[in-house]
Amino acid sequence: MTEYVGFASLPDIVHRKTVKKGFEFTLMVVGESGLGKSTLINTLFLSDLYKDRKTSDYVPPQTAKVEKQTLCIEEQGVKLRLTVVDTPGFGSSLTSDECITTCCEYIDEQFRAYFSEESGVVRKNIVDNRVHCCLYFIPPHCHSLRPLDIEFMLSIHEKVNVIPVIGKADMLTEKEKARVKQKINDSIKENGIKVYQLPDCESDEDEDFKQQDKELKACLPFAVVGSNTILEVNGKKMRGRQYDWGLVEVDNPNHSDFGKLRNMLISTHMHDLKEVTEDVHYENYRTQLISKISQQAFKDRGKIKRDSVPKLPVALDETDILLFQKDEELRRMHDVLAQMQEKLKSNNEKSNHSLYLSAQKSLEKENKKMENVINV
Ligand SMILES: Nc1nc2c(ncn2[C@@H]2O[C@H](COP(=O)(O)OP(=O)(O)O)[C@@H](O)[C@H]2O)c(=O)[nH]1
Ligand SMILES: [Mg+2]
Repeated sequence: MTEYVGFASLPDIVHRKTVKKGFEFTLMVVGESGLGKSTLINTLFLSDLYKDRKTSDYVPPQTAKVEKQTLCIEEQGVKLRLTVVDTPGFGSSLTSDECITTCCEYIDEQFRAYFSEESGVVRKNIVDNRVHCCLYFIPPHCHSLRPLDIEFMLSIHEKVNVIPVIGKADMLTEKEKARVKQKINDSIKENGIKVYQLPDCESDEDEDFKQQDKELKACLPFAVVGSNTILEVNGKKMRGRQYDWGLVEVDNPNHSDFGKLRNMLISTHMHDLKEVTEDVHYENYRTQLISKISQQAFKDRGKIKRDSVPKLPVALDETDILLFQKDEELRRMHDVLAQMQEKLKSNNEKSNHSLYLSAQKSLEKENKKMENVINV
């Protein structure tokens, strides 16, 4: 007889299944117009995005609406479906209020679509388009966060993982960069903005990793430089910005935090960003939606006459309507059960008892079916 039950191979099986299924990640960029958002997106994924439009000096046109690009990358057999959401910045055609509304609606819409799929009968192969991370662009010349930066971040910080970045950081000297970073961090604290918190390092991690993590935390907010120009220096191709006085290399850690940001997003913290989205932001949305539906159903309950067609809540979509109907169905079954329990108390007949059991069974079945839809 073997001494092992066999579950030691579970991690391998889970790993294989996850790799086979692939990963999904969505990144959004927001902030004032002209701060280099579209350029940074291009810089992050230069060879793949905007394929047909690309030239080495490509300058993205001003972003007029929410633009979504998806690309599938495969690296050593691991698949990643990456979606990048570029948004129109405020200050150009949109006011900051319009821009806030556009971004919030986009994020909520993805949550709603996911909720709808998750509540459906077929839950296999759900496409996850929820926004896992939002880069909020701050101008390099600000002395602290401006009121509209604060307002913007406060409007989205409970919906998405916000990572503030200083755009066009090549405009700052080293000293200025350090000062601006300090001012931004102070302002984030003072205004109670909940930006994405890098998780603490596990105590059993190796020293190199711990050191990297420390450096990453110390350099927040990232001061980034973007470029679509590929330059050749000493036979080496690189992305950079060529000025009369010299060259700014996008990937050089002494010139910009771009490399750190990319590494964090695409590699080290992608999983955590997804987990926080699922456990905190989506859970918030889900709880609020369910409570909204329950309240609406509760309000309408008083108005609904027995056996009349229930009046559906206004301004709610198909999912809400379905949930509302399910809620009504569940409530009716509770009523039936309560009546039967009453009857059973006074009359302990066998036939009634079996009827009661069958009603109880169907109620349990229904409850199970809806346990991740209705949380009452
Ligand atoms: N100096 C500097 N200019 C940049 C940088 N990134 C983009 N730009 C330039 O700034 C202008 C606006 O860039 P764009 O990406 O369209 O900004 P968006 O409106 O935020 O999407 C373009 O002319 C870019 O070439 C940067 O890191 N440094
Ligand atoms: Mg743009």
